[in-house]
Amino acid sequence: MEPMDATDPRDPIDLRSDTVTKPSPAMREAMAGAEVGDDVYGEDPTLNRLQERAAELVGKSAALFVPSGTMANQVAIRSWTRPGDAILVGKGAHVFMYESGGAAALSGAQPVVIGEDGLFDADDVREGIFPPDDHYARTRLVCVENTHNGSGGRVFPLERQLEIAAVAREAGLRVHLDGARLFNAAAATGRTVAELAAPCDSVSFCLSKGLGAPVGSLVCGDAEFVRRAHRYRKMFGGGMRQAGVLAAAGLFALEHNVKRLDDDHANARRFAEGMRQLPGVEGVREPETNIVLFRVPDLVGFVAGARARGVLINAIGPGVLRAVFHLDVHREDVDRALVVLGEVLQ
Ligand code: TLP
Repeated sequence: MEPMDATDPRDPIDLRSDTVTKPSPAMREAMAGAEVGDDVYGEDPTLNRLQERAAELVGKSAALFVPSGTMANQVAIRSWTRPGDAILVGKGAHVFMYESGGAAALSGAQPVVIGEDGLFDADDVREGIFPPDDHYARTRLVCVENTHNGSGGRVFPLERQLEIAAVAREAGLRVHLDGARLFNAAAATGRTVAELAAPCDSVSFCLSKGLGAPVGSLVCGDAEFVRRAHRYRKMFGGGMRQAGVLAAAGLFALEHNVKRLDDDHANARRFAEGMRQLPGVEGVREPETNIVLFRVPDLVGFVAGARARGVLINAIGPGVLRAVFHLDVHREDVDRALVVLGEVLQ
């Protein structure tokens, strides 16, 4: 049984990211008991099971386990492009902002930022595609992010994804979905991850965020795409050996930690509601999933004051703070965090 009690009041409340979750005792038990083999030989039965399960869940024919969401995105970009190609990305996209310039360094891809807020539409794609003239890079790929981290975990509407995919297909482009938090998008919309991934040629999702596994992401698509991704995973140093211990955590996460994402969304809404009442707090939008963005007058002082009182929060952009809700933050912690942050703002 998973322990359901609140965090020890002496533990810090860590709202920096949903990446900070620690494997539960039951997840650790599953990891310890995993049957393993050498995955570079394709012989890890637990990992093979995870890949099959992931492909089935997202409705693609194949899936590949990689150590991180960053590697999942980067092998996808490398698999769909050649050096000198252009890729269309939304404002604040993780693949553009937070992957150490990987698209340029590893794929020689030239990102073109489209749209205003990360949730771009079909017209933005149409306008972003370079003409087929040899002055221009060849536009090859559109990257969609769902949920969109930089704008506060917003859901990329499925209708838009469908329209984008239609424009992309007409222009001979592929669509990659950075679904690091795709299960949060599914929980928020009541749709399945397969429905949300259907318009896209490839999709990545992370086990190591809201799903609570310590390591791992999947990148999924058709068999030919995954064959190429497999090669680039090796090239990028992501070929692992007895990775079944990690895959066991992933399988456990998919079985036990998906339904509870609604709790994180409820906690995010509770936090947003509380923050709106505090003096000096601005820009609190109603959260769609597990992320709340806000502004305060003295960001540096606020972060330091909160940390000194046991609440950890990060900035994600100039003047913008981000609080992220996950399985190690209980409802009592939300209330305790609100009291502490209220004191810091006094
Ligand atoms: N995002 C991290 C930071 O890098 C910002 C976080 O704390 O949210 N896609 C999206 C949309 C992401 O938010 C992240 C992680 C990734 C990909 C990369 O995943 P990892 O950290 O596993 O490489």
